Amino acid sequence: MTFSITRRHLLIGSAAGLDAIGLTGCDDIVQNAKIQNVLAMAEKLTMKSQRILVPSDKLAREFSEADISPTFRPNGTSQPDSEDYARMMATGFADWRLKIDGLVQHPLELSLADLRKLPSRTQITRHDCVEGWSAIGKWRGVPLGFLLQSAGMRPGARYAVFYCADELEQTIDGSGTYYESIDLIDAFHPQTILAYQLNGNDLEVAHGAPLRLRVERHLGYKHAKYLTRIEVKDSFASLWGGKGGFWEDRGYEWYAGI
Ligand SMILES: Nc1nc2c(c(=O)[nH]1)N[C@H]1C(S)=C(S)[C@@H](COP(=O)(O)O)O[C@H]1N2
Ligand SMILES: [Mo]
Repeated sequence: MTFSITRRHLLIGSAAGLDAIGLTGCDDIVQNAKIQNVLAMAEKLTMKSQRILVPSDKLAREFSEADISPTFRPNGTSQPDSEDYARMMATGFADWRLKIDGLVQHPLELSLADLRKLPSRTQITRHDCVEGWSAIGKWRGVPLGFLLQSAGMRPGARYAVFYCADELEQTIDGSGTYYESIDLIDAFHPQTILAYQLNGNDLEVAHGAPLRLRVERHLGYKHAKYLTRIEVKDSFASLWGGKGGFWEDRGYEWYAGI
């Protein structure tokens, strides 16, 4: 009960906030952000959550400008090797689009320019990789919750699945496609953003250009780079190895909470 009320206030609050800041250039998206959808989804979250409710909105620690690491090491793929990606890189990702589909009422297709016009959040956080290194960086991007709220959840929505443009070497079932998934509680967490900037600059290719996930309460491998599509699903069991992510299919935990 407590959770339900908190969640509703949070989501309604953010929808009202959109009007208040008088957004232009994304009216179609804003008009889709119907409070009814948000309430329906809040119910869903309340019913379906497997979590202990209280800590679900807890923020990851944020740091100051002075704490930013002088270098932020790239890891995993440093440049997807497909021809498609090379072509998009050559044109500054002008042709790149992010698709948001699946169990949504209004599928979205957004360019980088579209995303840059939307509300953004900037956060200085520490990235922790299981390989034993950390780095503090300043990320800027669009809150994922804003986009999902605009798309509107359909009944059964439980997970956001992130599709990436790269393949890593370790193949399973003949595929090395990178992908990830999080539940809707993490998807609507205020620090979960789709980042297009690191330390004030456009995201470099090594860090996931043009857009990567930041899901700050989780380990590094959850932060999918090179995003192409987000699919809202009721289950991820049918995808690749069935464990919800590239590294999860190779034995890592799906819930990689720090
Ligand atoms: N698409 C994609 N996303 C990815 C990876 C990858 O290889 N491909 N590596 C993951 C791992 S293990 C880490 S630690 C971080 C590294 O992010 P960085 O390259 O910006 O440091 O990205 C994560 N997201
Ligand atoms: Mo990592």
